[in-house]
Amino acid sequence: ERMLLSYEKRAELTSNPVAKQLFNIMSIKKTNLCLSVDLTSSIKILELLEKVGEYICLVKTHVDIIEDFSLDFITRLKQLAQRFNFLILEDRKFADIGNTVLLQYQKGLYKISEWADCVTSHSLPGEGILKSLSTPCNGLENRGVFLLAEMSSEGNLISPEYREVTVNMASKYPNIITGFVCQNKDTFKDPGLIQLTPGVQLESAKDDLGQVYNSPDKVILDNGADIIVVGRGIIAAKSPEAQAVIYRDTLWKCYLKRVSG
Ligand code: 5FU
Repeated sequence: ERMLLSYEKRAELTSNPVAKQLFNIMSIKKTNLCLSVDLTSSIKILELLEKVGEYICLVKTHVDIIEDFSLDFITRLKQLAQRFNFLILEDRKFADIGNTVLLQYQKGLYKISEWADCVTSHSLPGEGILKSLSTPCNGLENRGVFLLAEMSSEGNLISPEYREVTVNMASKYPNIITGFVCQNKDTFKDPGLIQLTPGVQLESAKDDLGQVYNSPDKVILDNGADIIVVGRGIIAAKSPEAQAVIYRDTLWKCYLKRVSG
């Protein structure tokens, strides 16, 4: 059962290089916290990461909300990722035909494929989307995809059947699948894949626009989360740095409890 295996052991069971890197970073840094830096100023994002970089294994971006985006921002972001040893996930949620997704991934202002270690994608359009995301881009090999098998928001339209065919679709592309964005432990079994779970906060149970929050205990011990995405729980706190430490400690304790049986 993947729930009981350590991240260290699971690193050896991966097919995707980004999954391997993430399991290793988590073991070494002792953190399973992914910070969702949903800020619209690149300066603010960089300032925040200076402070919390050491507490996270992954940073999740929505690059299209940044108002002063530049390639210099990307250079600095990558420097921070190197310095603090975390990876970068662009939460683009691709959802179009393969050809368009390939253009959105490689071209435009953001050139996501050149800097994001991994991206998120919907399975809705069919497996062409995974074919396009596995197109080798300019010798860049260590790339991964988190496929959305479930969402955290109230009333979302994903059914159990959709979830199941999504996981089956992913099994045909083991080289690029890092894991699933999902909420439940029975979504998939493969211990070499990562369960990325958003919708986690210590303070509130929901927001005003449909987001649903669970506690660290619930998502890790009951629901099988491996990497936990926290956004406003940290970035909207009075001291994001102090709050990041609290989340890091709380989430890691839950993981230790889980693997100790
Ligand atoms: F796929 C998903 C999902 O099901 N729920 C989410 O909340 C992605 N997210 C993202 O995680 C969302 O786009 C935000 O960037 C982040 C959660 O932020 P919060 O501030 O912790 O609610």
